[in-house]
Amino acid sequence: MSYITDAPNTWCEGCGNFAILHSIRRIIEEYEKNGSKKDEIVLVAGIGCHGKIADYLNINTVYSLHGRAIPFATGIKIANPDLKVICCVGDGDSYAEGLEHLLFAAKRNVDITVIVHDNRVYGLTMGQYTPTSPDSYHGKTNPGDGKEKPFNPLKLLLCSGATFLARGYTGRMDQLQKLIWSGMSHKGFALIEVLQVCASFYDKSSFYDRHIYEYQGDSGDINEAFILAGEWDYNSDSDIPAGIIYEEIRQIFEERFEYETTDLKSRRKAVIEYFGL
Ligand SMILES: Cc1ncc(C[n+]2csc(CCOP(=O)(O)OP(=O)(O)O)c2C)c(N)n1
Ligand code: SF4
Ligand SMILES: [Mg+2]
Repeated sequence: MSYITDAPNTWCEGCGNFAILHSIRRIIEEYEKNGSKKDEIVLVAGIGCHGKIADYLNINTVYSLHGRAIPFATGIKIANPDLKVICCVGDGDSYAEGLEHLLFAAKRNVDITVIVHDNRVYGLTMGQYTPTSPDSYHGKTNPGDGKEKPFNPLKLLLCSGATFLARGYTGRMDQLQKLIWSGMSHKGFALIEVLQVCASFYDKSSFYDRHIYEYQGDSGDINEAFILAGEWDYNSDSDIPAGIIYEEIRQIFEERFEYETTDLKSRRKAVIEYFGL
């Protein structure tokens, strides 16, 4: 059984998306070796270079809309809580276009795993700046001097109530695989922010190789998490911690609906009433 489809791969040579694809592929292989079935996993992709992972992984995948992978994933998880739902989203996709969905999923503690392919540019549309591009970045939509500073997505997510936060790097695949697996094992909203090399528009590999260090510490302390998350502001040349930044156990969103898990009709009714639809 091949976990990679035979769809022609159109990612550029040296693209960090390959490391994310193969980290997830290895996890699914392990998952099946341990007696689980890959059909229990659904991957929801955003729109962008990252989204093509939906074509390349031979599992159940859904292409959503730009910035809307999170509501798709939330709906899938509520409709069938037995599924493991992974979202592969871009930085433009989730930190710009769909930011409100991301923050509300964290706030609600929806039991999904979000992998952000943060190449710090809009890759597919050829290099426009995103919320994590530094002010020195010149793309097609900001050709002059940079006037906007990036925001720090990890701090934003900590403020929003995320119960699992980690940072990985496509240049360190072994650690990345462990972080994604830890996120998938977490019960609640998990986000892995992956610093991903874009070989064509923003190749920061030599900077990341020099500055990223592996962090292993007390990930249950929110104050410590804010300090760690703030160590690098996405703009400066400081060192960058990679590892689990924060983890907390809190009731998940799905458990707030009082329904029989086998009764799809009453579950849908409860969700529709909750959202006032
Ligand atoms: C609603 C909507 N707005 C804009 C677009 C155009 N669009 C497609 S991909 C993309 C940028 C994707 O950037 P990112 O999410 O960072 O993904 P990457 O290509 O870098 O992996 C944009 C703006 C679209 N498809 N739909
Ligand atoms: S443009 Fe960048 S992100 Fe997109 S496939 Fe090429 S290297 Fe990868
Ligand atoms: Mg991007």
